[in-house]
Amino acid sequence: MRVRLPAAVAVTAWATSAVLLSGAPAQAAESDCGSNQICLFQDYGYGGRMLNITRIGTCIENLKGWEFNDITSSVINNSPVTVRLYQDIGHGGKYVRLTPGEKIANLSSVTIYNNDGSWFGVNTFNDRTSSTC
Ligand SMILES: [Ca+2]
Repeated sequence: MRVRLPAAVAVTAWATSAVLLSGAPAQAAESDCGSNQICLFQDYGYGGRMLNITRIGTCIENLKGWEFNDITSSVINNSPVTVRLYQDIGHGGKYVRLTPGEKIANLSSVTIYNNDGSWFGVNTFNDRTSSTC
C-alpha cells in the first residue's frame, strides 16, 4: 500500500501539470501548435484554451479527464498521422477525420462519418468531441 500511494500521487501530479501546460496561455493561438503536434482548441479560429493531445497520446478515451469534453471548436493536425475526433467517449459515435497537416478553424460545418466509416454528411461538430484517436 505504501508503495502504490506515492505512484498514484505522482501520476495525478503529472496529469495536472500536463493540463496546465497544455491549457496555458488562456488565449491560445494557431502558432502554439508546433510541428508533429495535434491540438484541440476551445474556440473557433484556434482560440481559447488549447489541449495538446500529442503530449498525452493521440488516442484519448475520455476528454472529460482533461477538462476538454464537448468544448472543441477548432483543431490542428500537424502530425504525420490521420486523427479522428469522436462524438462519444471510447471512440464511439460519429467522427471527424483530419489528415496529416489538416486544420479546421471552425467545426460548425464539417464532413462527418458514422462510426462504421460510412459517410454521414456535412453538419456541425462544434463542442461535440469526447474522445480522439
Ligand atoms: Ca467551444
